[in-house]
Amino acid sequence: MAEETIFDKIIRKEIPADIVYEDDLALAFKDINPQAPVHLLIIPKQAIATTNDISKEQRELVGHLYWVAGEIAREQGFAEQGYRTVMNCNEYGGQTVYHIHVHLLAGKPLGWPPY
Ligand code: D5M
Repeated sequence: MAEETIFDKIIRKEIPADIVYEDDLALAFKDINPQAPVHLLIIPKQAIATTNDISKEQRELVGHLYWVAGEIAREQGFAEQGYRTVMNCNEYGGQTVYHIHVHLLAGKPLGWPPY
């Protein structure tokens, strides 16, 4: 079982977030510290701490997060222009919130590599 994080409070609507998408399995909201003109976080409602903790049974759920990314991109009109999806893992990956989340970055050409 993953430890409680601030994202659980957002899921339960105990603290505000700028939610752009919600379904039974996932929630997407604006990142509080945006790194691009569009910076959203797509999270599962079920708490999973890191990429390392994704079980075989949760593969479809994680795939769903990427499907949501595409849906949002099509809906918000930047699918063709392009965007980046990133999931950070642990210290070297730069993870700070231990509830997996896909960063969806868009709205400008993004540099690579990311350092
Ligand atoms: O990304 C964690 C991200 O979560 C980071 O970009 C800030 C964001 N964050 C943290 N708290 C909030 C709230 N309350 N609303 C919106 N966004 C938030 P990581 O990959 O773990 O470094």
